Amino acid sequence: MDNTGMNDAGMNFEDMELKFETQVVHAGQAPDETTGAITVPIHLATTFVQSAPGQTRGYEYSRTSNPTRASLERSVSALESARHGFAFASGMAAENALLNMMVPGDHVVMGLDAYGGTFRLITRVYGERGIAWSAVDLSNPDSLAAALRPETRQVWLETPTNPTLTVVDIAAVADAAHQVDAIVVVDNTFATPYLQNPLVLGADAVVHSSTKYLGGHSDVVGGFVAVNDDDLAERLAFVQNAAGAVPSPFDCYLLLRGIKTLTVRMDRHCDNAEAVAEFLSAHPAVKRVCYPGIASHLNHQVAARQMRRFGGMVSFVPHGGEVAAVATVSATKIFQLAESLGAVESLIEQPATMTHQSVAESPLEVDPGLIRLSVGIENADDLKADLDQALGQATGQATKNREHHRS
Ligand code: P1T
Repeated sequence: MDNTGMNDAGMNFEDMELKFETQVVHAGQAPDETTGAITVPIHLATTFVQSAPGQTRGYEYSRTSNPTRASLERSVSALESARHGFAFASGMAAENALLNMMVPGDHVVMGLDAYGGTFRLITRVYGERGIAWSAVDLSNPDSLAAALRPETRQVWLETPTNPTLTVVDIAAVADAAHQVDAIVVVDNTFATPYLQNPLVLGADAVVHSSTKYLGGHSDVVGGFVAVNDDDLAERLAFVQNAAGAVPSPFDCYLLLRGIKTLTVRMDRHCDNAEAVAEFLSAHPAVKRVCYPGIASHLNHQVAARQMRRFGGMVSFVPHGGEVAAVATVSATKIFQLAESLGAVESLIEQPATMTHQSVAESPLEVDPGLIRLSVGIENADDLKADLDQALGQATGQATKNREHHRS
């Protein structure tokens, strides 16, 4: 591993084609060469001794590169089938490293649905410095074609999107963007590399808020960028070191620990989300459910083609609009009312007033009646019962089952 994040899987399995479930446990996480420790050591050292100026054993200063961070970078790069990977102190810092490559006069295209912080970074930080932006429906090829310009440098997409869970065809966007030599950046936070590999589908860069499913336990904030192109990697290595938004070795350790259980957690998240989405779809108090796994979802076919499963996020709109939504999110007992997502415990929130406040009165504005669920790994029947009692309190409409329990 050099400080361009070159991917070396760090294992003695060169002659084996490892399946994803094996990679999450082992890639980048080989036993420590000096001690045989089975888990990656937390290297707290800020600096590394040199035998003569410039004569290092691979590391010189921990902002530039650190052995625990290098393990994390090898791990996530392997999972994303990427040649290079860079860990950052947050998802926003990771996004910033890519957007930082643009200069005034450049143009960026983003989707009509995205994390509020991404919209804020593109429009308020970069937009106000002379970088033009357009927000369009990326699931519609005509809208994308109309938005692309000769000066478009980057096309940013989330799929599934935050918070309406729209699915975008990554390969189709990559084909169109490459015609004007723009790079395609896919925020893979919701899907994780277990469910979807954007680089394999033609994207140029993958970003993660590793705060979410990669960490998985609501105890670490982090970000990641994975790429294949050597020039892009060199530029990212430069920004990572020069701007210095790197994660601590302890944060890297927590992420490495979380990644080992990524597949078992994701399978349970998906099982529970499917059960919750089906339950809500049949619920009398619910007007609309957004989950890519439902056959009636607008982009279900694309999701079935490009994803292994449909993820752990479910959004829905109850009858009764914003008032009912606020009452519902305030009445759940297992689903905790909080921002963030992707951890073992179930969370519920109202995006319009919480995670997506910064898109108010913009083309990305979110329906205040929309509720977003991050479905955890608890028992699915308990989760359904919790939503049922909350919807019952909020709207006066519970399922027949619940009426039955009451009588
Ligand atoms: O919070 P941070 O690690 O900086 O990541 C930002 C980010 C980037 N991309 C997506 C798709 C995200 O969802 C996020 C953060 N999102 C939340 C905190 C949230 O509750 O939606």
